[in-house]
Amino acid sequence: MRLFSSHRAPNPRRVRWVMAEKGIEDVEIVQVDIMVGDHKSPEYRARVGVPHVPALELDDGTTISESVAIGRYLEALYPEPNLFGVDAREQAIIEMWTRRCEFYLANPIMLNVRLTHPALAAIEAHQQPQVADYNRVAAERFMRTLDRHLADHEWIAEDRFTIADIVGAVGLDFARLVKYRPPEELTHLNRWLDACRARPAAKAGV
Ligand SMILES: N[C@@H](CCC(=O)N[C@@H](CS)C(=O)NCC(=O)O)C(=O)O
Repeated sequence: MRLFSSHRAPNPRRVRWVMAEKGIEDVEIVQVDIMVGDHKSPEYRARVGVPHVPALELDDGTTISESVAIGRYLEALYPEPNLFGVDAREQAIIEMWTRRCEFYLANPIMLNVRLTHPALAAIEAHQQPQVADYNRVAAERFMRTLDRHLADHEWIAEDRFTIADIVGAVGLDFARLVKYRPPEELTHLNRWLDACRARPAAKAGV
């Protein structure tokens, strides 16, 4: 299998983090430079169908994009440690939190960074500070929700680390590009984020 990935991009990082948690080493990483438009080449589009990273190419030539779908596929091949839920209840709870983290945290942060960071003007033609700020405010609204939840939960979705934590932490880490840190008063959120960053997978530089 080959993973089409990009160094600093957050969505491929989710997949590399899943691989690191599971100790998956037999996936070749192919670097795609999205800053120069490698992902928009006719070859890449023909292979993946969309100009996005990550994408996982299987040995039979099938290509899967969408980071969470790729993670779910890898979980089926490498079940341990479980990141997506062991039964119907867990799977639903973990998916609920993963989607919340994606829609209300990672996506608004991603838009905030893309719409403000000077280097990202290369891939974001219409940078708009006002829209960026709207998205920061939206992300902070959900940060406060998460902070309340994490007051009595160690991890986001279950009593162990899951894909929901990966999506949330990768989203917040991406904000470091614009030197953003979650508000200090969100102590539970910051405690959880530090715990995510302290995991061996994260420290190994996924
Ligand atoms: N929902 C997709 C998002 C994929 C995506 O937007 N990837 C970004 C990098 S993090 C990308 O390829 N951007 C290229 C561009 O916008 O031109 C996923 O989770 O994989």
